[in-house]
Amino acid sequence: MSGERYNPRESEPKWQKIWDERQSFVTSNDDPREPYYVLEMFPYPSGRIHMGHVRNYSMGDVVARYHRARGKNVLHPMGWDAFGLPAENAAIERKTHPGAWTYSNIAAMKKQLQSMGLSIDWTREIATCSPDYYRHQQAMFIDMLKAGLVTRKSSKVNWDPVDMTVLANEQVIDGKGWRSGAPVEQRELTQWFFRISDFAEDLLSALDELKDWPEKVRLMQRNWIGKSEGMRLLFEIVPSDKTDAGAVDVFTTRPDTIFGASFLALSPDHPLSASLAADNPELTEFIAEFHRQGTATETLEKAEKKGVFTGIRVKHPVIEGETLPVYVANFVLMDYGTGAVFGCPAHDQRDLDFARKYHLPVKPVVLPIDADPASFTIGDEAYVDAGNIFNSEFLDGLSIEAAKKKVAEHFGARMVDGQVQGRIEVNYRLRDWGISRQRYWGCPIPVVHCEVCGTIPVPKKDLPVVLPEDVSFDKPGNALDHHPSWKHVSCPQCGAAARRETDTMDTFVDSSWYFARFTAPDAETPTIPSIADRWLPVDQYIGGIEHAILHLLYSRYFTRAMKATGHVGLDEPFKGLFTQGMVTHETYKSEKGEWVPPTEIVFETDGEQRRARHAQTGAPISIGSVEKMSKSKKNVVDPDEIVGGYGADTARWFMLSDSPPERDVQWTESGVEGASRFQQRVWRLVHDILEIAEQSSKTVSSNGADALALRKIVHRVVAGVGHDIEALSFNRAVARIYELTNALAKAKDGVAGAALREALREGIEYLILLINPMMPHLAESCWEAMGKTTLAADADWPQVDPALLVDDEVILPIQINGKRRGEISVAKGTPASEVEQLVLAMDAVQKALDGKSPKKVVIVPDRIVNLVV
Ligand code: ANZ
Ligand code: ZN
Repeated sequence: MSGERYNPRESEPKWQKIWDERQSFVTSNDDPREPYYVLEMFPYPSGRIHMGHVRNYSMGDVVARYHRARGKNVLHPMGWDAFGLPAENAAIERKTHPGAWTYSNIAAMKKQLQSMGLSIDWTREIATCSPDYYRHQQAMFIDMLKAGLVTRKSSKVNWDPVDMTVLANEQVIDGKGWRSGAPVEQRELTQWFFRISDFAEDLLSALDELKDWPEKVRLMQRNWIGKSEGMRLLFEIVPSDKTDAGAVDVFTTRPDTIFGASFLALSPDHPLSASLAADNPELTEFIAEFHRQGTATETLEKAEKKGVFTGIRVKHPVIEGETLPVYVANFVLMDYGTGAVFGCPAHDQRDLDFARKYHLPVKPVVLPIDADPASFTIGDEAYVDAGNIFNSEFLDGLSIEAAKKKVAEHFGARMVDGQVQGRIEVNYRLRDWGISRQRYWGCPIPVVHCEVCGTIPVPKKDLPVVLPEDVSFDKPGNALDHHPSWKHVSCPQCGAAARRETDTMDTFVDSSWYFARFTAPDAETPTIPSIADRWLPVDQYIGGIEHAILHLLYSRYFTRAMKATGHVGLDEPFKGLFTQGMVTHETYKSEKGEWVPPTEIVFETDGEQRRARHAQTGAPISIGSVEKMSKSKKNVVDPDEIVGGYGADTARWFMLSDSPPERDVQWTESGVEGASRFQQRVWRLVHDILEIAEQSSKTVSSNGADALALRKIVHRVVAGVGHDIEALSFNRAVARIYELTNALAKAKDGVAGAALREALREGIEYLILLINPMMPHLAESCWEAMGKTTLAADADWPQVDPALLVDDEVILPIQINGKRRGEISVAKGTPASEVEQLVLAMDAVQKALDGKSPKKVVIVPDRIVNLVV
């Protein structure tokens, strides 16, 4: 056999160069074969790839290479989600331009990705920060503005009063600005919005059709859209000198609990709250205090439930003569429902907390099945489950659903303040998508504000609106706004002096259509609809669960908006979605409690016990829990080191082999070493078998049963691996390949006849093609060793012979003079005469016969062979 070890450090760059020279992975839009689009979520160019990327792109590459081998025209592109805050922070810290920082990161990461040997069509590479990309985004923004999909309205933002800047929710930490540490305030700002809430019902119901998405992601999207079927209900205000308003309009999903109502609560932003605060200092202060905290939903949800009595009361809508106090409360949001609620403390936890604090009545009206109405009371926990209505006059005894219907009928027939008192209404939690960011490093929103004409879109012929290069980050806030000249323009309509919009778009806009741009990355228009429609939807999208909600929802919306403006002809961008698990690693701590990176540690084992020491100082290190790789815990492994040491194929193989792709995978040194050993094993096996296959037949031709048995394994594995890859069960595919390798290794040691040699040759050829999607460099080297002049990357997926999948073999025991001497496997129903021939040709039988002929041969077909000597 060849004594040479496989050297990935030599072979990997060699094949990468050849693929590149031959443009092996460049995809043509004119290729008539069936299209297949596989996409991994494109990376943010932070500077270096991490193991999560390695896992993500390894999976995508297996899918891409597999479908190529199946004869499809595969689109597998890559790009950069290149706008965003980190570049501005880097610019501040390092005094570089955000663009320079971003592009040098892209160059570094591209090199890393190329060293992984991914089958990517790099001619389609896009960076969202390039004017060649964002000019089309600006054009679509204008189309969408004209189509009424975009709106401008006032909305609350987090305002850092020290840095004088708007903060994203993630930049508000415990109610304080992340840089300044100053308490964040709420401010009203006029901003741009995509009207995604108009699409709420469509985005919700279409989830049912996304059968190739994980159920968990669909559920997260459903919850985010948050459909509530409820009722709008008017409460008549008891006349007083405090207000002229006639009624308060509330939204409720539980009108069945109306007899349990004990108060009304208004949002601090409700117009009535503001008017009532005019002569109520306590209320004024409460509202001001509310505005001093951030807008992050999390902040609002965590806050203690508080409120102030307004001084007005409303009539209880179903209990004659009773009235309810009206509060302003911090847990009522203005942008949901009507910004006003009725509180039923017995059956809503927030209402109960509030009622206990302000000593309001708690009257249960839903009785749990089997509970005793005389003794049922509410303690610290609201009762929110099923039951029947009680304490509720005309609703008594009804189920919750029946009571809701009855209440709707009841209020539908009454009038308050000149309107129908109650109407069925559906609400969605999904809010319009605010895309304005007061940031430099983003796609400029292409409009101009003119005092005379108002807000005017930039004419398309003037696109792109390009970010200025000469920009300074010395002052906090939006560098675009601070730029001395950029925003001063003349109005495209009347020519008067006007002001450019200085807000840029949320980077989620950039990632909401890149998958469409990849289909025609050089087009003069955002897309070429006929081409986009041919490729889209993406057949298989792969990425992290952290994007399960926003990115995917925005992309689904944006695709609809692109359809409405004629840029694509479909609604759903991603047919198949797969969310991969994370890459984890053990954590290590020094005696001082500091995190220590794995590279600084040596291990020793004594018995079962594994111990760690610091490689340099010898100090003991404690081995901690297995956690997601993160810089903060220092438990990261650098892909460059793995690729530079073991090679890309080893890293890819390990990522795919160890656990189901949707679960976390633990990166271990022993695991990587195992993958590396397997690589050498395949290399040796291929050479051993080639050597055997080249020998001319020394022995008599074998009977073929061993060859048939091997071929059956080979074909079964080929079919299984294909099936597993299509199901994205990469670890199972790997397990089957191990099985095949073992079978080939075993078969090669017993080679006799030409048939088995031929089967072995077929076996390794197929083995190489099976490992090709996972270890493409090794596959090319083995392919070359087999004397092939083509590339494994261009080879077809092995053809399965269906006849070999039928499990039609029987194993017949062979008895000689009543003693079992061996067995033979033959096809079911092989006639006795044929079995006799096969058996008599066997080495073991020949030996036992010792040159003589058997006196008697008794064969029971499919059962047993008896020889009497
Ligand atoms: C009375 C009631 C009684 C309610 C009860 C619940 C339980 P979902 O299902 O999430 O839509 N609500 C309505 N508008 C609100 C707002 N702007 N801010 C905060 N809370 C609001 O929730 C709807 C329920 O949340 C509504 O039903 C309302 O309280 C409250 F036993 O009305 B309910
Ligand atoms: Zn004008």
